[in-house]
Amino acid sequence: MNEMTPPKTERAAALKGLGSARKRVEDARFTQGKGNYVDDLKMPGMLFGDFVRSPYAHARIKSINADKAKAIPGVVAVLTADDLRPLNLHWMPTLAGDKQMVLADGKVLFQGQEVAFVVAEDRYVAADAVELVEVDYEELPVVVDPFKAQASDAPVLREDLEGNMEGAHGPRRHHNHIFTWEQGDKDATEAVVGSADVVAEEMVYYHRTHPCPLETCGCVASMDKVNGKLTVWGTFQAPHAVRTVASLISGIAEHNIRIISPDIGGGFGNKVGVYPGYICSIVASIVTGVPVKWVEDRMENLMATAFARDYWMQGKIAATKDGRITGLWCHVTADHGAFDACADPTKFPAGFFNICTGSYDIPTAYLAVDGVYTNKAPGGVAYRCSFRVTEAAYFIERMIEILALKLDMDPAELRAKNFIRKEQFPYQSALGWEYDSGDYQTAWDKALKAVDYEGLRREQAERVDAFKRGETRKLIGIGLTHFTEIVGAGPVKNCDILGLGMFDSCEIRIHPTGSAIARLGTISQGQGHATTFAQILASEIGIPADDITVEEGDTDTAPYGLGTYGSRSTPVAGAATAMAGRKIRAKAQMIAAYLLEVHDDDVEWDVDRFVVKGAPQRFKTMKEIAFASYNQAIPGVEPGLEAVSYYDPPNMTYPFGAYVCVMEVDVDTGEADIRKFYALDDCGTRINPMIIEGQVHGGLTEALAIAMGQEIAYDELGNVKTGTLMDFFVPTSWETPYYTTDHTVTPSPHHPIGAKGVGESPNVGGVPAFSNAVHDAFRTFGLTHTHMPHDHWRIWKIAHDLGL
Ligand code: PCD
Repeated sequence: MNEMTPPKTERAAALKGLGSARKRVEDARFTQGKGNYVDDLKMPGMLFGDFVRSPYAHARIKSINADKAKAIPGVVAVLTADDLRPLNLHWMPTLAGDKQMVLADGKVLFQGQEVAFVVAEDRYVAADAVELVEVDYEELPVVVDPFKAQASDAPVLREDLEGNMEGAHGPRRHHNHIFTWEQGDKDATEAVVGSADVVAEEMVYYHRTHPCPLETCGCVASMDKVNGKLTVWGTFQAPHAVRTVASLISGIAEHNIRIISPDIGGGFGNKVGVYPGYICSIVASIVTGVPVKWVEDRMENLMATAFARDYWMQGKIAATKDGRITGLWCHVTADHGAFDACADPTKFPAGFFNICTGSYDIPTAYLAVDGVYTNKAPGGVAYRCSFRVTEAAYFIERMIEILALKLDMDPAELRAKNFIRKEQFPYQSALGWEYDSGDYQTAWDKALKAVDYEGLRREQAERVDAFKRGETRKLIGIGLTHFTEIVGAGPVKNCDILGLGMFDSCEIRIHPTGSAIARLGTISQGQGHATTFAQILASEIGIPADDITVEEGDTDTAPYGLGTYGSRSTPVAGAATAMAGRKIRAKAQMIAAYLLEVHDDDVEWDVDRFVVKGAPQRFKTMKEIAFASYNQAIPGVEPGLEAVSYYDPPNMTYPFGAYVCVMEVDVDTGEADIRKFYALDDCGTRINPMIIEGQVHGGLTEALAIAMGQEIAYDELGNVKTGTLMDFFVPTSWETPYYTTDHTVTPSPHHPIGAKGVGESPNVGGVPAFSNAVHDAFRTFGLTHTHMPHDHWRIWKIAHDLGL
């Protein structure tokens, strides 16, 4: 260093690297209305598509007459399954190895199903024409209950599969049965449960809900007949996967397909799957030779695109008298709707539900999941959770509370007694996972202390006394949760979707003047990747984050990757970014050594430069090295400074957290007032604490929604009762409580910078915390368990049924 060199800390701060609460660079555009979403795209001659959808949940289609629709000026075409059949595109593969009708082929299986696709010169003309398409339906008996679906006399839903007793995930034992997935040791678990001191048993239902992103799903497909190239701009969470699948099913060579995800207004898992709208737009563009846009409306989004949850979880948890858990048994009935379109890695038909032993050292466990067809929309996406982890966390955190009741033990103490201990990591769980790292007790102690847990329990007991004396009508509920997430799919050897291995990637180019562009295989939907990935790089290569552009979502330019969902971007693409940065640094080291006329080993890295060991006044900054890399002939070294890394993670990462929700429940109105919500998250090394806090706030608010009111409900006839935002609860700032966030840091031992994912954690931990608080309020009045969502009416009903 020389006298001009600022101190290390100052230089590091200027980079705005790891740990900096750097402001989100993307917000300059978003807050000024300068975002660029699919529906903003306008192209000359562009046509618009709109669907005729089924009003029935189960019906045979006797005929479709589009004559009146076609007669409207401006209507260009009306596509039905018969038009797609010659192209073999009337059905499409789903992510779960099943197939799904693109347009109704002989029958419809859920309300809102796509029946015909109208293409017109104007969006409103298309909508008018939809009204005029005459479809003659013959109603069939409807099944919305997954248990009734398995009765011997239940109607056959999937006639295309009749007689086919072998599914994508093994044998089917009934015409509406999809698969059985088993994990763990059945005999041993049943023996433990059969002879335990105490067994708590319950049916825990996690209701059907929907990610409901602010922007609905849509695309613009444009087939350029001159050069044979198909470009599709769409709301895709996994653009490269879409390209490969589109190539495989259309026969168009992959280099002739370009998929672009522009700005995305929230994904939450809703934009992982493949929807009929994409296929129809592509076909329509190929047929007409002009671009075709399809953007669904809110009702279509809620009724027909990927739902989440709908898991019936029967559990038995066994323990000794003093509260040591000895075994966990679980059977899930999974309602997958009309087609199995769940977005899960191939080997995991119920996602990572086998993380359901949670944060606890449970020696013996067994899990079986049965997937079932019903007359509901397909989907089964990880709505802010890694492939069914939220269901698993809800299940175990409810079972723990129920066991505590049965043992008459404090639920905080029961948890602490059974935590996997710090020294047990890496920990092998009974259902097959290797947890990478954790320190649950430290987090738990910190959380209980922060909320004054004992004080809260005293206050709660006083309140119960006052209630009994008739002095108040409000009870206090304390909702505890300690959750463990599993995020970052891969590794490739375990995880693929439709055969595509789940690695991820980053490619970096340093420009001669020392700024850079990094491209990744992931795609931000609001998470702030342009901000945070630049921070990882800044720390790795010593170039200020402000001088690094991050670009995602264009398959013609970005390296191949499997996209953003399951909080996998940080664990996988984030790791690729660090690794690519290290390759840059390795080359920079050679260049620096040459310029400084010393051996490679005689220079060392110092924040933003290489210095000669023992001679700190002799150095080359990254800026100087970048310039030299392009403009100076260096013997044995290629010009340029760029690197690419494809990263196959050795394991997943296991973030965790300790949440406490304090709620006041009014027994007369059923209103629940959230007085306090404390969320401690441990996501290992923290890249950007401000973004993490934002992620936690968002995830908690979605958890609040799900636990307290959000639901896709069906009536007996399969009508969606909550298909608009009048009925489907999306919290506004009015319903959203104040959150207190906190953290501990237990780095992932296998991730290059020690980071774990965080985006999903607050939803995974939040739902049980809210729900446990409701249950806890009625704990001393004999409530064991009740189903979510805990809307005012249902809470009032609990109190009413308990005679309060
Ligand atoms: N981070 C940091 N640090 C750490 C971690 C993380 O800083 N340690 C940050 C990062 O960078 C980013 C974020 O945070 O930015 C997140 O991350 P993650 O966790 O990794 O994740 P991702 O992958 O990126 O993303 C995903 C997620 C999910 S899954 C979801 S649902 C959601 C979340 O994300 N979504 C969303 N969040 C969000 N946000 C927003 N705004 N939007 C959206 O849409 Mo799924 O599966 O899909 O269901």
